[in-house]
Amino acid sequence: MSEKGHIRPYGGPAAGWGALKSVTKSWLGSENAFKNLKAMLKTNQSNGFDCPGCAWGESSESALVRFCENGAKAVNWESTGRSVDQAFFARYSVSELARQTDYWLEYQGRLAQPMKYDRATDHYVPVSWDDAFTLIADHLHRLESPDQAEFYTSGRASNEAAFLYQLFVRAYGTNNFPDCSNMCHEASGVSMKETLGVGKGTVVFHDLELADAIFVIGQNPGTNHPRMLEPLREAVKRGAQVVCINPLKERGLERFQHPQHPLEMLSNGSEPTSSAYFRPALGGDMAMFRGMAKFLLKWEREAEVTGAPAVFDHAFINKHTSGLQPYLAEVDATPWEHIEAQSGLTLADIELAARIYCRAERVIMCWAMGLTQHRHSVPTIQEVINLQLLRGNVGKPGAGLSPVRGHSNVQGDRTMGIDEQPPAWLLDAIEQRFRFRVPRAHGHNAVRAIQAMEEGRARVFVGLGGNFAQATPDTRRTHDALRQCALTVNIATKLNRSHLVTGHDSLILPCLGRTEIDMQVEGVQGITVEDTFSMVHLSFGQLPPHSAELRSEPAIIAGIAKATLGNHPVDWDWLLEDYNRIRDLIADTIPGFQDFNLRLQKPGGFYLGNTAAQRLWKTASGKAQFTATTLPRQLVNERVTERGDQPDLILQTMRSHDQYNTTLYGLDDRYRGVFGLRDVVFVNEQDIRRLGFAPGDKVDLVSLWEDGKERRVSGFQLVAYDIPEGQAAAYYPETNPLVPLESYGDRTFTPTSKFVAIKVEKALPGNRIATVAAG
Ligand SMILES: Nc1nc2c(c(=O)[nH]1)N[C@H]1C(S)=C(S)[C@@H](COP(=O)(O)OP(=O)(O)OC[C@H]3O[C@@H](n4cnc5c(=O)[nH]c(N)nc54)[C@H](O)[C@@H]3O)O[C@H]1N2
Ligand SMILES: Nc1nc2c(c(=O)[nH]1)N[C@H]1C(S)=C(S)[C@@H](COP(=O)(O)OP(=O)(O)OC[C@H]3O[C@@H](n4cnc5c(=O)[nH]c(N)nc54)[C@H](O)[C@@H]3O)O[C@H]1N2
Ligand SMILES: [Mo]
Repeated sequence: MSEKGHIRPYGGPAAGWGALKSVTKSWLGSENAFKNLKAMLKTNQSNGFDCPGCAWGESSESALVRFCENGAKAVNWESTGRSVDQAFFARYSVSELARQTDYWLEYQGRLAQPMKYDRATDHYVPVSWDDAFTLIADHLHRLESPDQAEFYTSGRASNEAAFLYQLFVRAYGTNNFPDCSNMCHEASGVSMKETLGVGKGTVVFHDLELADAIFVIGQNPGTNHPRMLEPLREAVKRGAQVVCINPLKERGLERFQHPQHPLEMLSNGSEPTSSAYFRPALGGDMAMFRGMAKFLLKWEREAEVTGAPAVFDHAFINKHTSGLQPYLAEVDATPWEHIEAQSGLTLADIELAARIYCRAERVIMCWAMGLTQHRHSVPTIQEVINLQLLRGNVGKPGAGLSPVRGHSNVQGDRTMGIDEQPPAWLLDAIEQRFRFRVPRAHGHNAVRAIQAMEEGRARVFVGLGGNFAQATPDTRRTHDALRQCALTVNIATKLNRSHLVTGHDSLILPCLGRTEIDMQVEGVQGITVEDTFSMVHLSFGQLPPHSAELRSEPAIIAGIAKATLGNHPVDWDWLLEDYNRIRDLIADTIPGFQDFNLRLQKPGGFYLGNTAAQRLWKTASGKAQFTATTLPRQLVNERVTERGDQPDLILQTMRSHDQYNTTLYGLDDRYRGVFGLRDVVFVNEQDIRRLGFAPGDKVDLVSLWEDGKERRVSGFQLVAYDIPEGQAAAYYPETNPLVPLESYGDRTFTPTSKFVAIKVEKALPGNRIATVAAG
């Protein structure tokens, strides 16, 4: 692969011509171009389907056709004509498939029929749906305790599927719900619930049109939320500030051309998307926000003396908040030198950020994985919240907090009860409605699930979508843990590595995708999703199913449930005939969903509401809570430094432009100038020389952790890049073998994917990992 690859800096703006060219290329490369075009035009339309890409929402008034390059790739990828069927599995053994790259695996097409692993021949062989369900039920019945099973969910599952799944799993008897959220926005939920009483963003799309300043923190929307670029550009046009906080100069944040404004494309012009760009140290954001707060406090005190207008919003603080004094004491106690050293920014930079912040009456803070995948992510996000509370920037139009979600329905899945630490009111509601004893003990998150499988305490793994084996940290250990299982089951659309890391028994259960027509007894069914702005809407597939043997996710869950529990606690078959019946149960149990079916009739769906946005605080104190946390003494985990190890660099693991999480659409990362390659590591040229290498050299990356186990990935090409010194960046999932399972966020258990202490070594030949091996 690397022979063909090359590095060439990208000259054009984000989106615009480059984006359209790339989409057209993927259309032409598809056997189903026409069909896909039709599907694409219906994406995010009121009677079309919800884009299976990201969770970004839309303004409900706009009549514009909404799609973006990467949404188009997601649609195209799902509606491929290629098939992974019985003939395919007869041709390749599981061991042979395991030697292929992740890219090759998914590229083979859509899974077409249920398959069961045959250990004797090392091949997957066809199995009937009924036999598959019976096998699962047998395994589940055989466990000594329901807590020996793990039920994973990826964030593409619909509300209906997620609700049925949690109902089945709780009726079976466990709260073991590891989910992709554990590796994603967990910290956003934890930090916001505690301080604001809600675990979700407080802004809606319209707020972006009113804000004076929008901070985009640790997020790369040009690649991961391309539809967000338009409101950002509009904001800059009307004179608002877009402030980016990101160690990398992400193309989409620097300049942006909208693919649907032809005039601008002809002139090849581009509007600047950001008006200020700050590049902190990895994990340095908390220090930066603490520094901003310290400037605000300084100016507030000066204003008290001079009689200038107050910097803080005292009316808001007095009426709505609690904990100001301890917080300000903490701000006072934080030394400027500590702030400067830890943030990686100069005090002049931090002062500028604070000035922009103070000049704006209405500020929105957006963030994604750059804030959530750290050890101290919760206090970091709480520092962002502190700052917003100081100026009353929560619960007023044009202001608020916006964790920008990843998977298209990851937020909805949590709302439906995919939660390993379910709140008591949810369990009470389920118990009352369905009349069974709901398990009360908290279940396993993703890290705990891996540990349980590793130690033999969990024996069955079921994955509702996703790619657990690759999305999780410490790849070798995780793979070994999955192999310990008596049974692994994957409900999926495409072949991926999780299907090849099998338990003793293993099933692949192929399901309909978001783009496909879902026909049940009572007719064509729609499903619902919730976007990042808490808007719930219907989605109808448009394309005929890839194969007649596919079943919908709700149908597969109902099949497993019926085989395991019979008609307890509901008549699963009857429910499945018409998804309105599932939605009626949701209406009965989940707050905010009263008259669910009725309210869905409104085009564009409905808003679930957000108490913090209304300045109602469902916190312990009944107020919005300031949090006083001391800045971490050091960012590198003591479990590394206490061994005397000093890292060469701190590595963040991120997405290229041509991937959707573990799904690789291609091997290019256009905006970062990488073509045909994925085993690259971006490093500052000074660091490359300091470490005794030259750009282009092949190196091994070895991570540091107290257990002394070797975690290594091999043969990565050093790319000299505009990145702050001391940092490195490389793609996930290839670098997941480096993330120690026990290196996770305090209170979140989110792997520290954006902060891995590494050594850089001369490449050892013949030591490449399977995920990057050439296909
Ligand atoms: N096309 C496409 N769309 C997607 C996805 C995809 O893979 N492909 N994935 C979806 C999912 S599940 C998610 S969660 C989102 C992810 O969306 P993002 O969070 O944008 O994804 P990442 O690639 O992880 O990018 C993290 C960004 O944070 C920056 N960063 C890293 N560490 C730090 C730090 O310590 N501080 C600061 N300030 N910045 C930092 C990185 O330089 C990078 O720009 O996107 C969703 N949408
Ligand atoms: N090092 C590192 N690790 C990370 C991250 C990181 O930034 N760095 N990011 C983390 C984040 S934010 C997330 S969200 C997780 C993602 O973790 P997952 O959600 O587990 O992974 P995906 O790659 O999104 O899953 C892709 C697979 O989902 C299946 N699929 C696609 N569509 C459907 C569908 O409609 N139904 C069903 N049943 N299956 C479908 C396909 O078979 C496909 O192979 O990874 C996490 N891991
Ligand atoms: Mo995510």
